[in-house]
Amino acid sequence: MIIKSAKFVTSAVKPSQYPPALLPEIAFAGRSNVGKSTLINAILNRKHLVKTSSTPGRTQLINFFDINDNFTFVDLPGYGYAKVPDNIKKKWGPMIETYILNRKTLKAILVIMDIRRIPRQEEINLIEWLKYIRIPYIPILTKADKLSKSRQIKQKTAIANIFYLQENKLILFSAKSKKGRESIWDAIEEALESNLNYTQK
Ligand SMILES: Nc1nc2c(ncn2[C@@H]2O[C@H](COP(=O)(O)OP(=O)(O)OP(=O)(O)O)[C@@H](O)[C@H]2O)c(=O)[nH]1
Ligand SMILES: [Mg+2]
Repeated sequence: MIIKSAKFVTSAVKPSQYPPALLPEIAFAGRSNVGKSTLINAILNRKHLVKTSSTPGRTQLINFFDINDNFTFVDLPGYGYAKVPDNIKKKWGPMIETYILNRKTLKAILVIMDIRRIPRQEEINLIEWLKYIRIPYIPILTKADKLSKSRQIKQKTAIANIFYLQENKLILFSAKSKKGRESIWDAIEEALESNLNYTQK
């Protein structure tokens, strides 16, 4: 994919604030601090388009980005970080669920996980729910640079088993080395080209 333009469009918390649903959309979901915003910048070859932070809970709104005037990337707030106050946490789940259930142009969700961690119930629930509502998902194991090659392979096998996935369905990624960037784009392009109305909305 050649990135000719990548522009912030708007932030939203509820459907009335979403931009018009005109272009196919790809969303990025995952636990807080897992590296969602960093991954978006890395695959777009932009350093600062999306704000990133070493403090979990940086992205608290649904952020829309226009890519090439052709499709939209959506950075979702991270879920499941223990230190986020309960009143904020309670808003996040419904905010993300409402987006996923209502966005007619949503083509796929990249579910970003930390390669070093065995997925918890939250990730398992998210993927089970996406399967149930028939939204295509692309599982990514990020921060691969934090593990040796042999540990990467072990974790990939362990995580694939948890989700009953074939290992080749899990994409390993590192924002540092950009390993996995091409595989991510292949998966995104496939999702963007699909004409199927998976969500039957
Ligand atoms: N070594 C390494 N660090 C990474 C990688 N991806 C992200 N990070 C670091 O992880 C931290 C969190 O990254 P973010 O992209 O802000 O995470 P996020 O998932 O958007 O977090 P929230 O917006 O809080 O949900 C930052 O300090 C990043 O530099 C990676 O592939 N390798
Ligand atoms: Mg973020």
